Amino acid sequence: MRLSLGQGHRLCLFPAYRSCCRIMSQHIDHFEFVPQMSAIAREAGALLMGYFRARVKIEYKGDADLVTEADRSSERLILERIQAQWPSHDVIGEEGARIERGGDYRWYVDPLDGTTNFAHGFPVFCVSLGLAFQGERKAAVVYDPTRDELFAAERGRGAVLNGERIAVSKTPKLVQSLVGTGFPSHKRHKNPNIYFYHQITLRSHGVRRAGSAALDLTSVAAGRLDGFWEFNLNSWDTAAGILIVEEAGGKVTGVDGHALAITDRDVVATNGFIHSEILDEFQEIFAGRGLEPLPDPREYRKQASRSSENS
Ligand code: 2AM
Ligand code: CA
Repeated sequence: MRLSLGQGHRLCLFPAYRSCCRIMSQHIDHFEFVPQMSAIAREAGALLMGYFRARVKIEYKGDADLVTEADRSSERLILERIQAQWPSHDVIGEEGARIERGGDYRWYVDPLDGTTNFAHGFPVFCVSLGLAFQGERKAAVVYDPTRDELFAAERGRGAVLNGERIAVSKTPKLVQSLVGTGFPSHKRHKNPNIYFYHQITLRSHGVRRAGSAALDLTSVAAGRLDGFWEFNLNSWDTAAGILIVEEAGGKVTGVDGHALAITDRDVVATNGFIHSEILDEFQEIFAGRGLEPLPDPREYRKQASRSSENS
């Protein structure tokens, strides 16, 4: 039971709940858009979980396969809610939603980030809602319905996970860092990331590739990863996650260190401490310098068979 003392202050009548109420009041009540955005993301997440639990077999052909249906009905729901609550706002969604009025506010909607995971029953996917004002990221929500984790942020007001403030890690060096990256599901032969994956694997504690750029970014924000990079992402993949990282104290730039416009496609997000080290590595890789050769699988095979003969 709580007594409201006005915006940002609530008194909890049960002592055991006092500290939790204080956290909630400090970090939730002062948000302007996040409460309504969170409700929409949770509703869309519940809808996705219904499809996910049904585990209908994946169909790769035809428009009405499970993934397409889940993607589209999530986007439809989100679009309806946005239009009902903010009828003057513009919207761009991964599944084709477009409302263009030339207004100040624009939503970037990914109704299901991690579609390939979702289709295979691998529980790493989310709903991502980013809101920009005059081209600047303003508010963000990323909801992971498999863990019931809701990440949120507003510019200048901090970042939270399920209502509690989050902060990036303090890992000082790349060599001590766990970092994430991703590969697109289409046109992979045009993506150079395998070189970066190899090099950074050799120079860090490890590289994870979970399959949802929005969740990778929230992992950086929550200090679960020390950094993340990916090439050729879309604005709906990154609009929310980038703001959440920044508001959690992290740094996000392009691969050569420039500030990211909302439409920029190549993203490096870190805890700030390892940022310049990663960017320096990237410059070396782009220049083709210091590339460690990939181990020759034929040599490995020969060595493996020699050592099994000796054992
Ligand atoms: P999706 O699951 O919504 O398609 C994979 O690390 C990330 O890249 C995911 O966020 C995924 O979003 C996105 N992605 C998938 N295919 C892509 C493509 N062809 N181009 C760019 N991004 C892609
Ligand atoms: Ca996506």
